Amino acid sequence: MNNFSDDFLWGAATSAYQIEGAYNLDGKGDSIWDTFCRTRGNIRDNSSGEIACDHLNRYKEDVGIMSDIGLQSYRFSVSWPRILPNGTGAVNSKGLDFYDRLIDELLEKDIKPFITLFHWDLPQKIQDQGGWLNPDIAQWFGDYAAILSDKYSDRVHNWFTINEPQVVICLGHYMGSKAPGHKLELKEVLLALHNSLLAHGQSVRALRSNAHSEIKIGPVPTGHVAYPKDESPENIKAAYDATFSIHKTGEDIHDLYKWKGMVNSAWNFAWYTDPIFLGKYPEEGLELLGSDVPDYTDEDMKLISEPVDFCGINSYSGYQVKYDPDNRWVCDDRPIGNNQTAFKWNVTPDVLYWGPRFFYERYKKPIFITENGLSAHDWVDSKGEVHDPQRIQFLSEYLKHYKRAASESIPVKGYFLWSFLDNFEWEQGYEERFGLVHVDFQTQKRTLKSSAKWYSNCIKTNGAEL
Ligand code: IFM
Repeated sequence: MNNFSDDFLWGAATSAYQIEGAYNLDGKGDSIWDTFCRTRGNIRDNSSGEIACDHLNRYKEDVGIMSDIGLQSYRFSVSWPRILPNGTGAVNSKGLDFYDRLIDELLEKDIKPFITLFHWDLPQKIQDQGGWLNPDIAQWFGDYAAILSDKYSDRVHNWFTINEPQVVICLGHYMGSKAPGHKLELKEVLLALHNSLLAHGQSVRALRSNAHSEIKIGPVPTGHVAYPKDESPENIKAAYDATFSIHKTGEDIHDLYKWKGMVNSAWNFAWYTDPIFLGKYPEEGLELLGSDVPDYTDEDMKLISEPVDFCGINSYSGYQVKYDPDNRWVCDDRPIGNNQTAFKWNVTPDVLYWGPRFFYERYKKPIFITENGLSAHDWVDSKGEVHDPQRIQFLSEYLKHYKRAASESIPVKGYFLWSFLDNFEWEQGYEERFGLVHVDFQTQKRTLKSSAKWYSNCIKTNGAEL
């Protein structure tokens, strides 16, 4: 097989806070991002998602554009405080109705909806009770998942739980750069992380037990995939080990990503995904983190490892490693002047082959790339067109590597490009454009970029033409 399988799904992704706007419409409660954006200085351009892409009012137009591009699937998140303004208790039926309409519109256009339960917009009322540090959050998250499953699972058959728990926990609670902007001690960070795993497990149970059709569920981790310097067995093993390793100082990664002081234990794959897929925290992490690891029971692990059907991977960038006799692996130096996106993220297309390969080897589950893409300097020219050759080149290169994974019988099931629209890029405000579709944030006018046209053709040929 030298192509993607016939049932491979081509799609794009977004998240509620980044596109919906309508931050207080029809009874929606505040999320921690509403609160975080109100503090001047937290967001680069002092903006917020209050209006964003006004998608809540323009969803029909947006689904029409998706259909014109030829998207076969669309991954969006539901805003927890739109459904439960207080995080728990009374349900806001108008909030539920919005997603009902969106789902129907997608199905009408033959686009498969994939729901993400949570993409960072925690209800402020939950944060007020401790947020991810409160052990009750698992039950609250399960209750929220049950409502969504009951309402939408007759039509939505694919679900993701928590988008990028690494970002929620590490950047939100350790680095403090994202809402709620906390800088906690490692012990508390690991507790928040454990609670997020319990919440994941509780939501898997709740989704299934309230489902009205057969549904499939998976987590959405993110991180930096290591890829080998060359394909010698020892370098491949070094890359696999690095991808799933947990190390305290991570000097090489610090140098590579300039995240000095970051403890890799809060930013890695295995500490989040081994418990889900293998039912245990990795030994290496347990040894390293010692008494900072929260107490947990066998019951916790049983809940966390509630069986799931696939694994999502949000993958943008990685790093090259080679075998090292003393440390198992060592990062190669990043070449000076290497390829980077507008956001200064390293362009490393190999991750779309090695990520799926390593994840499949370790967890034996089908894979979706749930996010991949780049921010570029895109603007509307005097003819009203947006030309983004870098995006086309980036997608073409990454997808060639993903196709290699498909051709080696790794069960890759779909690709969700990040993102469908230019949108609110968290603490970067509107200064990073990731969309296939340009949004003029003054007028809300949508303009297809050249990459959208390129992607249409890619979809039409099922990835034969990249
Ligand atoms: O915009 C984000 C998204 O919300 C989560 N993954 C990374 C994207 C780009 O930073």
